[in-house]
Amino acid sequence: MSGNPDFDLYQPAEEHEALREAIRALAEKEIAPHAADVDEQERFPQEALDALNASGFNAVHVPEEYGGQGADSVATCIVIEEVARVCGSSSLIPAVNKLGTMGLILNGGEDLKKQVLPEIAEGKMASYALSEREAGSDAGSMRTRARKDGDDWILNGNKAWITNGGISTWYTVMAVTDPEKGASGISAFLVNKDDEGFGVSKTEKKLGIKGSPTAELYFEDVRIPGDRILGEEGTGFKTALRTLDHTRPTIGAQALGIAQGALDAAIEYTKDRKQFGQSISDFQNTQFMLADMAMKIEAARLMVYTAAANAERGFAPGNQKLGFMAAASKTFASDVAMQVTTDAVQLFGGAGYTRDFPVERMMRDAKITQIYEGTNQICRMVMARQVIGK
Ligand code: COS
Repeated sequence: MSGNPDFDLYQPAEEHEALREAIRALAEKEIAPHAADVDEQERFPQEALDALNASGFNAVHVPEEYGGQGADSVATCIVIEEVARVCGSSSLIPAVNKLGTMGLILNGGEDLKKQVLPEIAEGKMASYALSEREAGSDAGSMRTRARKDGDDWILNGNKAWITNGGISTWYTVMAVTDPEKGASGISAFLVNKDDEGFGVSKTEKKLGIKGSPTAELYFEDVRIPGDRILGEEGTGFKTALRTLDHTRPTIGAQALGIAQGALDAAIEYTKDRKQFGQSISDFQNTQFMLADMAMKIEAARLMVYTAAANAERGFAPGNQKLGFMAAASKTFASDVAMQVTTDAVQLFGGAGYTRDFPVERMMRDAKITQIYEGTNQICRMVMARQVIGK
């Protein structure tokens, strides 16, 4: 599963198909049985974390030289997709481990990479802290500050909507180092959960992905060593946006997996369910709905893998195609996931509206994919800028 940038997008590589088989088997055996309970109890999917850690699927993107598997971006998407097919919350373990370490991989110093990445490969988790209560879509208006004190940095402020906050060990934190310079006055840092003055002030009560904590973080005079900065001072906002160019496809993959899970459940149910003396899958109305759902999923899959392959090929930062495809794949796949899961609930009828079946959970989980890692409106803005050439 070594990094292979030579993808044939129209035919999955053998190693990708073998990977899908392995992760699907693990997800169905170890993760699916707990998905409903994780949602019902709003608890962290510890069984999923244990199973992913034991099999090395927790952070497959970590390069081999740092103790990881060095899986390519398409392979990483396949892992996320297959976990999401059975449990949206659990799929955020591999997805956010990538999001939380991408800035380090793209822009971090060698010593810091050697310190942090092996820990993530071994099972500790990482999160990404960009958003604040008053700086969501307008991420550049953040208020969290970092000031230099000798060789160290001292961080003060709050971050909001942090996926897996409180569970993760490492946090990529964007903070203002020079308020006069706007986006060029923001820097990126790595903060450890044990750094004094760091903590979780609140976790959200949510519609979906209830097994993945979404936390507000606080930083009270958090002192970190100077070498925990990622790249040069003032490059943090660009690192944050470059990260999203690599990780929006992973949210596309999550959306894709949720949609596939809902379609699979709907096919099984409509074959089994009898009304008017026949399976409801024998009605053309049902068949057309299932065909549309499958068609949209296949289109989304091609876009997600294409965007992931673009990222793998390492187009230059800010490259038109990379940013466009990352935003487009996430937007398209998440809109598909919302449509497909809603249709799946419809095909289940009254049963679909109950927690006796997984499709209502999938519909709730799908919704967030239209919102996080850039709302689909912001993603359309990113796409439009590139289309128009501004
Ligand atoms: N890669 C590298 N650099 C990038 C970039 C990219 N994909 N996109 C923009 N930049 C650079 C710009 O070139 C600009 O640099 P210069 O000042 O040197 O020209 C700088 O970053 C600031 O960019 P811009 O002026 O476009 O910033 P805006 O404040 O207008 O914001 C949006 C841009 C809205 C696109 C950005 O804030 C965004 O993506 N917001 C959503 C954030 C998000 O996804 N949050 C969810 C967090 S994860 S749950």
